Amino acid sequence: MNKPRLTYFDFAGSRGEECRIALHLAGIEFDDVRVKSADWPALKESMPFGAMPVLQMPGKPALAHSNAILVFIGRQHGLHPVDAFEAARHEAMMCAVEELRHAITPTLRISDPEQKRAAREALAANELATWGRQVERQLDDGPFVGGQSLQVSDIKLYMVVRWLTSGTLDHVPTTVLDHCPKLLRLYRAVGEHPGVKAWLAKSAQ
Ligand SMILES: N[C@@H](CCC(=O)N[C@@H](CS)C(=O)NCC(=O)O)C(=O)O
Repeated sequence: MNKPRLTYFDFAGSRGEECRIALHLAGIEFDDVRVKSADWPALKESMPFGAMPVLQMPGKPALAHSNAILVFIGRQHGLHPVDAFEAARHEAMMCAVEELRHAITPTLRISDPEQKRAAREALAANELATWGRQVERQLDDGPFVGGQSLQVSDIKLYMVVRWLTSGTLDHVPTTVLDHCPKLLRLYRAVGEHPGVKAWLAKSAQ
């Protein structure tokens, strides 16, 4: 292996896609390994923590957990704050995205339609609404978390806002974050970033 390798499921979303975008913005040429769901059970045990994404750098052990991967890339390529406190503040935002995803995940496994509706409506009214408010009050003039320059924390927020407002989560209205204008402005700014746009056009093909 002579270049970095990012391994994730074969779709252009979530934790894997945010790492791919960061690698792309960093200008790192990488092997974009996309695992089919059917092949995952056989691979799971070989991953450091039994999950993906996983980044492999030449000569180093595999690195798991999207936030660790993002911070690693960000620190080396000007996509994460140099100031320790500011960096920690960005990392707290990234942790909050992970916590939110963990709150949503159990609802993905509900098969009964009425139970699913109830769980998703409660999620939208409670956890999602609260999370949005909490993030919103930590955003400033923006458009990004740190002001004018896009960082890995912005990519992470972008990816989760895209999911929540896409209408793909049944019973979660696309307006669920309408009470968070700064967060929606950040989402638009990331989506309009030329490097992000270029990657998304390529990744979705
Ligand atoms: N905290 C981890 C969570 C990783 C995770 O749960 N990944 C999911 C895909 S987004 C996964 O690998 N699911 C398959 C499984 O756990 O078997 C991270 O941020 O990377």
